[in-house]
Amino acid sequence: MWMEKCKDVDCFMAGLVKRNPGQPEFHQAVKEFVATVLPFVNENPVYLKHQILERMTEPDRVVSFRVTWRDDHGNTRVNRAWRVQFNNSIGPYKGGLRFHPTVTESVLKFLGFEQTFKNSLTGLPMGGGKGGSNFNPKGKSDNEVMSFCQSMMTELFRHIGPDKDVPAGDIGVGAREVSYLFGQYKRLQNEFHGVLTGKGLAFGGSLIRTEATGYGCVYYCQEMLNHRGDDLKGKNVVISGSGNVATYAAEKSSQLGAKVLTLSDSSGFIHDPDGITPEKLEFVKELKEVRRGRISEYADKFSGAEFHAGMRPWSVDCDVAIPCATQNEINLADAKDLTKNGVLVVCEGANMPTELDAMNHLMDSGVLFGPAKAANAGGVAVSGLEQSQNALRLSWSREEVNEKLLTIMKDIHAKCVEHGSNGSLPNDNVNYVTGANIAGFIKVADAMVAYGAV
Ligand code: NDP
Ligand code: 2IT
Repeated sequence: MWMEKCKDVDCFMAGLVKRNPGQPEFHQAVKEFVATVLPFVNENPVYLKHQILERMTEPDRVVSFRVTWRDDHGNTRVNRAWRVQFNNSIGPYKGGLRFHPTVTESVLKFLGFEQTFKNSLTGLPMGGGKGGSNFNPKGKSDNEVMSFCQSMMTELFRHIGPDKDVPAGDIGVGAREVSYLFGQYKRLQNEFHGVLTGKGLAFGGSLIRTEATGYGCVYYCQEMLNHRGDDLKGKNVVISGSGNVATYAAEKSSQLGAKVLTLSDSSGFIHDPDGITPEKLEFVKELKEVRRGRISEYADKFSGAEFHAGMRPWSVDCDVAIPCATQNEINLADAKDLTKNGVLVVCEGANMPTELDAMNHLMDSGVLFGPAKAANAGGVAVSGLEQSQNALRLSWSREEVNEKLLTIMKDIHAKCVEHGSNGSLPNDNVNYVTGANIAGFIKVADAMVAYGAV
């Protein structure tokens, strides 16, 4: 007889919290996962016997290091950076780098943990990892960002590689940062290969990678609606954020016939009752990607639009809400505003944007809820396709990559339906949270069982 294991969530979480003190974001991500997967594990003693949940919630390793760099005034500056290599059971570690002052080990552990199951859902051979730094790129010159990226890569390069760990972008890390990081890697390693994704098209990047997370999220949302005999056409969509994911979620929503009403940044949100059209989005892209300005400028530019300082957009009447900024940006009060206004779908573009009680409120109220692991997997999926193209030394066309992205998002939706149709929710809704967690879990767990005690 094997050792007795925790068979309920409270028992499991008590141990996890004790082993990982002061890491609330990591606790939150694990709790949501274990609440849905533990009953499944209890029905499959092989996973209990092999301590799969205990092993899966402990990262393979966490590398933490100092990054010293020079600002434009000649001052020496110091930041902390990490790479969390969470789980490489089904492929090399894969996941983004985040540069934001709120980055901590807890935030990167929650992101690396979720990434493991998201990557599994894509069907591609990618393990889970995440990294980043508390460096704040806001207000820094290109030269300062380059200095930081080169210094960061001078340590990071020894921990990564195309068959080991393949970073990419996330909050605060876009085309500019990936380029500086790749340039320094190439120089240190004297090798040119797909060690990072989200690269420029001139040096191994994939078409559609820039658009992939936002487009994929909207494809997933469309699938959820189609499954209920509905679609996005004519729907009012509220989006938070105005970065990479938000911009392309807005573009695809609009292309599919929806009206996008809002975008936001950390200063507030803009509401455009006439709709944020693809033409208006060109202004947003230039504002955010080139000038690195604030979204409030949108309201100065387009008449009829209003800026609401210091607020989030969830009280605006809508059919579909797509949070695309950051974690915990929808709390219970926001969720109640959404349901009061009759929201039909909440589809997570950001990672863990919805607090646990808010998520439960939405699902219990009959709202279709698309969890991040499934809904925002399009970005990393196209990163996986970028790795494939790099390995093959060729480039696929825009149409080919977009078609593959759409197929992957449909497959992920189908897996969630397969494992989440348990009749537990009102309107006979699919429990996409349970579906995504169990479908993502099985592939990783089966690989771990096959490897034995490693
Ligand atoms: P960007 O840096 O391009 O944009 C982030 C946006 O969110 C900005 O508008 C930013 O506003 C806002 N934001 C960030 N932090 C906060 C905060 N603490 N409070 C309020 N607003 C905030 O990042 P991405 O678009 O790439 O990422 C957005 C989300 O999507 C993240 O959760 C990320 O993990 C997730 N994601 C990204 C993927 C990708 O491929 N890029 C893939 C899958 C998920 P401001 O400029 O004022 O800071
Ligand atoms: O959260 C995510 O999936 C990402 N930031 C993208 C990761 C990647 O490797 O493309």
